[in-house]
Amino acid sequence: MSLGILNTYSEFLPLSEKTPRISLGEGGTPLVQSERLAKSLGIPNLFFKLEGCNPTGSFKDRGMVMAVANAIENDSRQLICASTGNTSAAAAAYGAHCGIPTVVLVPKGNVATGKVAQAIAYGAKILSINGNFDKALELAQILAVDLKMTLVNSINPYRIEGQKTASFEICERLGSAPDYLCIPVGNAGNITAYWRGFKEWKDAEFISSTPKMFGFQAEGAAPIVLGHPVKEPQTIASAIKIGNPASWTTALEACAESNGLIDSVSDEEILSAYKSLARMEGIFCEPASAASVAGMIKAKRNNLINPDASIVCVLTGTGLKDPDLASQIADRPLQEVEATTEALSIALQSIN
Ligand code: AN7
Repeated sequence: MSLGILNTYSEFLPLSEKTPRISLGEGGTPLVQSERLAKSLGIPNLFFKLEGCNPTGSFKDRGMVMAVANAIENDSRQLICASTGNTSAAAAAYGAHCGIPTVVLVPKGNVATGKVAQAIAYGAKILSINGNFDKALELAQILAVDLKMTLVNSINPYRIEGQKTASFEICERLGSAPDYLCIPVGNAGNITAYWRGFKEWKDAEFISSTPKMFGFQAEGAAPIVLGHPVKEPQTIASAIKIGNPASWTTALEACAESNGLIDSVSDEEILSAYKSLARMEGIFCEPASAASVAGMIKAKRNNLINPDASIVCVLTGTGLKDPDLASQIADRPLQEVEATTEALSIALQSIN
């Protein structure tokens, strides 16, 4: 049974007597050792942190449970966020769980089907704006102040606090910190959170070293790599289609302090990693998540990763969020067959 992160890591979180210990069962996600991809790349100690196994299918639940618990403690009446999809699903779910109305601003036409379905199902008020995520976040910040709503984007410091618990879990499972932590970067809240988590776990003397933080943006949405905001970000990985990350500075700090790297990967590399994860490992993640693996492969190719090292790639969200993409790029689409053994036998002659 999962107690949720507020109960499991209470000593490391900003909780008071008054903070409600709410949970939808977030956290405690699997760390799966790679089999075939590890062999093909020649890096035996490769692991995937399956954040898609959280209650709404992404890592956002860890931050959201903390942010919503704090909002309740402070008698908040309403939640608001801008989102490329996963934040809105998590906000809507925890809002519904606690009976707090939730407003989400999303960039029109740029949110994966499953994420919109979640926000609808949980009963959020969804406002689809004619603008990108960066514009939506700008507006959400203004509305939050004007209408006295709690902003639950990762600018909200409680979000980062909750998300850092994934680092604790990785260290507990491995018995030490990994040598490298590879993670997709969008608004840069999560890389900030993981780095804080590793540092706190080391300060508590549970680990003696911290990993190099390797963050990866999509090539068409790589402001941190380029060193300037991107006005019209483009990438197939809609979750990280972000041109002006809110946690830019702390992402750079994580990179510098850990002797890490922030690089970009092309959509082609992202899709290739997305397919390899599904077909070689049986792990179906969303394209933004595959950026961590695409980046790790690129870093390995550039000799930036020692083959004996332990490497954790964070797979931030489940592939079921974006079912359309899986169908669009299928090498082996659905085949219709007559309902006879003869027809089936013929169809199965070409099973491989
Ligand atoms: C699957 O939901 O920004 O660098 O509004 O959904 O912490 O932003 C999502 C981001 C990676 C990037 N992987 O994390 C949102 C949103 C997935 C994501 C990221 C997101 P950050």
